Amino acid sequence: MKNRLGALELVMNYNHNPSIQKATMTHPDIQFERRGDEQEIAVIRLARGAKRNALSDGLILGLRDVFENLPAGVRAAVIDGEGPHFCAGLDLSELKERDAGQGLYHSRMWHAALERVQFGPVPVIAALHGAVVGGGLELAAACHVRVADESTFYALPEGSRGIFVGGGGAVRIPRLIGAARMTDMMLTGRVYNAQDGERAGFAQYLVPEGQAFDKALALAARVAQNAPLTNYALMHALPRIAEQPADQGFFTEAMMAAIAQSAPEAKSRLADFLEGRAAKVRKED
Ligand code: 1HE
Repeated sequence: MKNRLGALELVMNYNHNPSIQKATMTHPDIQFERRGDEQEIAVIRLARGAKRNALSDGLILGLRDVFENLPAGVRAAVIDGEGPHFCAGLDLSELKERDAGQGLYHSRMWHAALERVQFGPVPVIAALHGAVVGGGLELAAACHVRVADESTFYALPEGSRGIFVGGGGAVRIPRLIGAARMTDMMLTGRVYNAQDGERAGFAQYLVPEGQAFDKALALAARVAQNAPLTNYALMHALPRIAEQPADQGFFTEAMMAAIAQSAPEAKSRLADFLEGRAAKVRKED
């Protein structure tokens, strides 16, 4: 991987704006940029707009590689899609005759890749627009925050294609919207628009058309300012605690809280507040 990152540096070209670096990393259909005053935000863009960012096997493996090898200094990530849609899901042109074993490995490959998104080193904000369907919804569900614009729609066409979700959707999507809504979507082909989707729980933010990326970037900049251990606890401890029986969850929470508060960064941030240097909590306008 070191070699790959070395190659990345070689192909990196700098924009006129010095705060934006562009690079092609690991896969031709993935664009990688660094943004932010300290280049602390990674922007990962699905760049296969002509095919509606359909996720081929190569693209899924490319995503896994990108999230496995985020450069040092990255503290938050944004993922979005080129063209009129975020992502049309599995590349159906690759859906060949697979025997049961091959199908199992294929699904596990998606699981491994999307686990790198969910349980990677930094929080990931998805900027959604247009179609967020099938595997595209599974990818969005693996992210930590979803920002949708008014053009967004959500569907699980697997039901009508005669297949089942295989990219972790059966686990992650019910946690966003509930098993009953997911069952309805797959049985009836129901499509949620942006407003109904936000109410159902697909996205935490709904913004006017064309503004999802800017909002996601602003949120990523805010997330990047948190103590890394707090972000780590939210990404790695919270979902596990949510799966634990209450008694074990309380205990895990106590251990995570003790670790987080003992970090030097927590101590200096608390001192900043107590000595009047840190911002107060304020109502949003
Ligand atoms: C594709 C794919 C794809 C588009 N695989 N090639 N996903 C689906 O069942 C969704 C299928 N796609 C659609 O319903 C529509 O394409 C969209 C609503 C997403 C977009 O519509 P539109 O009118 O903007 O684009 P289009 O004209 O349909 O597609 C443009 C091109 O992208 C066209 O190829 P072209 O060579 O004829 O230009 C399409 O064939 C191609 N394209 N979507 C391959 N999905 C881990 S398991 C996950 C299981 C699933 O994800 S199943 C759900 C699959």
